[in-house]
Amino acid sequence: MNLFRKLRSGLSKTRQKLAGGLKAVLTLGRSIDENLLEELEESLLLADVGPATTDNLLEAVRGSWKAGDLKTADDVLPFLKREILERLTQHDNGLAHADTAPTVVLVCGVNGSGKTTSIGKLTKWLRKQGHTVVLGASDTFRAAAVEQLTIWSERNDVEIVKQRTGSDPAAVAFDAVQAAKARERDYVIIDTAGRLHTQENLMQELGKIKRAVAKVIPDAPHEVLLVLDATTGQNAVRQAQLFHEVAEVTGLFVAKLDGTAKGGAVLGIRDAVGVPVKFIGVGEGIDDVEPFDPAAFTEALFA
Ligand SMILES: Nc1nc2c(ncn2[C@@H]2O[C@H](COP(=O)(O)OP(=O)(O)OP(=O)(O)O)[C@@H](O)[C@H]2O)c(=O)[nH]1
Ligand SMILES: [Mg+2]
Repeated sequence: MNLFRKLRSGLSKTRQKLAGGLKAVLTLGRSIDENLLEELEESLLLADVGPATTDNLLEAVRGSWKAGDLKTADDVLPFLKREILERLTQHDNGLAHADTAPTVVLVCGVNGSGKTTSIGKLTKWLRKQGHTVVLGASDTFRAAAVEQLTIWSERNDVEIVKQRTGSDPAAVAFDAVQAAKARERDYVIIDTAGRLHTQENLMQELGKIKRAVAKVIPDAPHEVLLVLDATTGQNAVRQAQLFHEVAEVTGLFVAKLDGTAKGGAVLGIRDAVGVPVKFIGVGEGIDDVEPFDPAAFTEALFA
């Protein structure tokens, strides 16, 4: 499947909810009035777009309507599409790339958000770009975690640095970065255990992992990727804000967009969190990952 078709099919539930809801309000030839604006607001909120972004989009519609640029409901959908694209467009959505290899990517997030799977996919994506990768198994907490990451390393034919369950995650990360540096690999991706922003000890542990990799490479980690579960909609946005406050996240990986109608949450996430979306996950398979492309995303939402 080509990239756009995969994206389009991955977003089908969200598209039904968002574009379907908007189209139901914006019937052919309907005139614009306060009732229509109210229904528009309701359908954006129902599609998990979130109050701030919904308000913001509605004000734009109202303004253009008052200015006479939008005449009937037919004009509103193309206008919204342009406005959404404008809000999604960001210029810092590429994965970090260190001047001197390896680039260290630390992956974190709450339990079950999709971290390990997303690492498997990201590794495949990096390999396709011709990069070499080492994985670091710093989720030493959950019994099967090391094994799960080992399977992804085998599928991708890349090296993995691991120790047994219960060992120090910071020590594993240190070893992984050191190995990647010694072997001159391009990327080292470190898996971590699931944690909530409220779990102080676990958040401190994340800090310890960061300090451990910085002992090998002073400006590492170059990327702190927070993996979010898109099926939780606006909760994922809130969670990202809270996580970012304690963990200094540099990029978002929005996983599980395929399984949900709540993908509208992505529209406001950049503004709400202050961190760009860098990748999206649209399935459980190794190829179900895409760098976040605002134009393709907007097109797939409405196509
Ligand atoms: N449909 C779908 N499922 C996904 C996606 N990404 C991950 N999953 C599934 O989500 C579940 C949890 O994924 P994991 O990668 O184990 O999540 P994790 O964050 O590493 O979990 P912990 O290590 O336990 O915190 C698995 O069943 C994955 O197959 C995605 O993009 N789409
Ligand atoms: Mg995991």
